Amino acid sequence: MRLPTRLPKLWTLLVVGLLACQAGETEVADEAAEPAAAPAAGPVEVVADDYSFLARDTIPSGWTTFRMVNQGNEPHFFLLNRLPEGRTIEDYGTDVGAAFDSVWSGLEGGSIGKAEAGAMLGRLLPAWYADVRLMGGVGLLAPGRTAETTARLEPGSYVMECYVKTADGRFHSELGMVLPITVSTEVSDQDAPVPDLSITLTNAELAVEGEPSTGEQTVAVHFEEQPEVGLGNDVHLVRLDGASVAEIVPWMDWMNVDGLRAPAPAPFLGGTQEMPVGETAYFQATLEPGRYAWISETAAERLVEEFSIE
Ligand SMILES: [Cu+2]
Repeated sequence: MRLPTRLPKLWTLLVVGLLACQAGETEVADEAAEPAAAPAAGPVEVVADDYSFLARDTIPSGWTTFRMVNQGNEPHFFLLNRLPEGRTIEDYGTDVGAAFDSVWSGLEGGSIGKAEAGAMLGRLLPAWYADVRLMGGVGLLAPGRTAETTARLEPGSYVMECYVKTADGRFHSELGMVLPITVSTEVSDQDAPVPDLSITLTNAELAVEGEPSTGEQTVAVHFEEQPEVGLGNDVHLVRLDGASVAEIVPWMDWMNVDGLRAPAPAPFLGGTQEMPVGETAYFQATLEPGRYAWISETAAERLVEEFSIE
């Protein structure tokens, strides 16, 4: 069973999520009087702020590009969680909430360690939680920056979330960065982008094919393998300004006391969040001369590649 350690404090998100849901339903009802609209051209715009997401509540299925602008003063990302058939955001509150509540209290208070946290989640979570699918999203992104990612989505109910922490250690998700999104049966007219580079993720390595160069690069990310438990393999692009990979890697682990706590040790430039094995996601990166690294959140397993642009 895959341990969903990517969803800290989801129970506390429920109240916000439910409110957002209700607001979304109201908007849908208002729009019902209008003729069915064709899928909007161009990317799905996402505005991330301290601490909220703004995006359309319904988006097409098929290949979909998201463009996120970080208007806040802290790093943000978004991860798309697809809910299992028949499960609602309310189920998180009743079935999953208590499990995360117990585990995170233990971690915060220091009464349990990371190893115990995983085992504890495994014991406490309902079986259906293994069917939540993590379906990509924009990687960590520094304040003031914009990033794009493209993924192929099935129709269904999704939750968009960011679980970066504030300087005083509160999850952005807890403070409002959670948004229900419906992926409709209406299919986008988009195709998969043509990549300049490709990255293949296994549990052993982050393998880059192609040579990064200056300017805008489209990167394909092939999810060839994912761990059985815990965090999934993904790709974040970071510029190595004033911090080393050795400092950045532990910062990226939310289970560390200082992990994912704003500010980031170096500027993150986006990337793509994890997807199931066999899927491919894409992201755009604009590179200028400097030192960079592609890093997975599971970098403890050495999924890191440094590179330089002359
Ligand atoms: Cu955030």
